Amino acid sequence: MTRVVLSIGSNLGDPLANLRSVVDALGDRVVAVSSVYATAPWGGVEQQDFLNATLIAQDDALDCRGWLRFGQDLEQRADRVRDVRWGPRSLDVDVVDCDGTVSADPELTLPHPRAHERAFVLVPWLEIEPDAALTVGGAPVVVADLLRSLDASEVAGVRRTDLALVAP
Ligand code: PH2
Ligand code: MG
Ligand code: MG
Repeated sequence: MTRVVLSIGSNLGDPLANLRSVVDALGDRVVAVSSVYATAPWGGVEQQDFLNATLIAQDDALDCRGWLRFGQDLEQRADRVRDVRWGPRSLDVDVVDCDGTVSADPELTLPHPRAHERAFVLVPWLEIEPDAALTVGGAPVVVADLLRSLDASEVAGVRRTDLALVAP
């Protein structure tokens, strides 16, 4: 059994529908779903704001690579085109953490190598798991502390919306 933390994002097409497609595909494997956040683009490419959310899911049958393929399959179904690094996309599904696995495999580096510096990942994650921790530089760091070490402007760019991925 694996428990994963997934970060999902979209700023092309119908971003809310694209994010919902992930929750729908997970079905009863969903453990927790954050609010939807409108977020300033990270990474220096000028583009539209994103919608982002963080999910926790669990599946008896999927290993970490299985989760990677799960995300890639959904990205393809959302007509994701790979072009500009950190540029606009219809759907991005990133495995942030998979059972605490630490791996330098270039195909699936775990935990996600940039999650600790992205407020659009950490803010929604903290919402659904207040005592979450992430391995950074080989040591576990609580997500709340990671967030405190980010620039206030980064955190201010992550705004909770009233949009929902699941019916209340
Ligand atoms: N994804 C990117 C690049 N920049 N910025 C925000 N706010 N949210 C994203 O999901 C995002 C981004 C490409 O993976
Ligand atoms: Mg990404
Ligand atoms: Mg990705």
